[in-house]
Amino acid sequence: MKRALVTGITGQDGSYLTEFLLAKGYAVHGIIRRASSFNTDRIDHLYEDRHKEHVNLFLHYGELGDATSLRRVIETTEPDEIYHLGAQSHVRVSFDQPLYTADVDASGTLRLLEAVRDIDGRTGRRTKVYNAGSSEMFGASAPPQSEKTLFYPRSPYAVSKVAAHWFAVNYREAYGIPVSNGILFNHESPRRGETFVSRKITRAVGRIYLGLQESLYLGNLDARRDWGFAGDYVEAMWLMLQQDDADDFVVATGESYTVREMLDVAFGHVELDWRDYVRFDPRYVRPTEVDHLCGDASKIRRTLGWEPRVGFEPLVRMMVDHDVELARGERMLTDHGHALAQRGLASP
Ligand code: NAP
Ligand code: G4F
Repeated sequence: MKRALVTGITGQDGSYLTEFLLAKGYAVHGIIRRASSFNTDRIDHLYEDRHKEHVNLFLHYGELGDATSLRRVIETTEPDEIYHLGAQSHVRVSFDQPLYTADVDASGTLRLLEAVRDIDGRTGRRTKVYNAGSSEMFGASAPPQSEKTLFYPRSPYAVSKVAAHWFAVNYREAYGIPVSNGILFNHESPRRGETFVSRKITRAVGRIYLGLQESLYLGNLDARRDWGFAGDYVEAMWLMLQQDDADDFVVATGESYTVREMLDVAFGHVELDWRDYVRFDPRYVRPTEVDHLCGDASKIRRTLGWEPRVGFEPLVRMMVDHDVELARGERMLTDHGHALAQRGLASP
């Protein structure tokens, strides 16, 4: 049985990747952060009581800022493959917390690679590593962007990801660590964090449709992104680590749409006109924006046979359907609360 270690297992991609690896028969170890409230919602459906027999998912406390915890988890779990997904992944937030973002996203990757370098050097193991790079690294470079396109990062997040990318390349060349960089364009799902624009929009559509919200505040509607489905993209990560030789790959659909076009599809799916609800809030505008990302994924299509399965419109409709159901649940609770309050039964 192969063993995988996943940093960022509680995130959107971590949850889809864990499902994918468990279905392939892997034992999956994940690093989670200690938090004062539960942060494992996205993987709770996969987690079983570890006292039972045949448990294949194991969680370990750790933190990308804490090199000791990373080393300890790698030493005790002896993974064949490490999927390094953990990051402060929000571009807008990286302008507010640039040092923290650089520490987690750039130095955190270096801490992980250092641990692999030492442990593999001592034990003779050859641990394969996937590093979660981003199309944000291309920033101001014109589309279509491929593995050959110049990096021109436009945020502390993107600069940190560029540093992580080059740390990975350097550790591959200097120490022979088989680390592959995925350069993934935006990928979304019903599990997407609620402050990223796609999910912010589809959550709002559900709540507006069910009468729970009146308006939606957004920033720049003209930015174009190449949006795919996260479930498709985790397969690309796995394919990269099944090769004998590590390499770098762009993962994208090759089509791009504006935020405005996403609003058309999302609100249109429930027959609403977004212009009646969307308002501008300058707080969501970034000091430096990335105007247009559209990937050329011909290398991974040709060499690893990877193809995206879910297109833009079905993706947005899938997310709206999910979020309408979520809002229906909220609506029921609200109505039930009102009914109890009217009967004087609600708790203070
Ligand atoms: P996400 O939903 O924001 O998940 C990030 C994960 O990293 C969470 O599990 C989070 O833990 C963990 N994390 C954050 N800070 C950490 C720290 N200091 N120590 C340990 N773990 C930490 O991100 P995602 O969308 O799944 O993306 C996965 C990776 O791909 C990230 O590296 C992201 O930058 C990159 N990426 C994403 C996209 C995309 O469109 N989704 C595109 C290109 C690249 P908590 O749950 O405790 O917060
Ligand atoms: O959904 P976003 O926050 O994603 P962004 O910045 O493209 O970053 C995501 O994709 C990257 C891959 O290219 C990942 F590396 C990164 O970790 C993350 O997953 O914003 C998309 C666009 C931006 O142009 C933004 O300015 O939407 C625009 N936007 C307009 N109004 C907004 C909003 N973005 C957010 N988050 N919130 C708004 O209200």
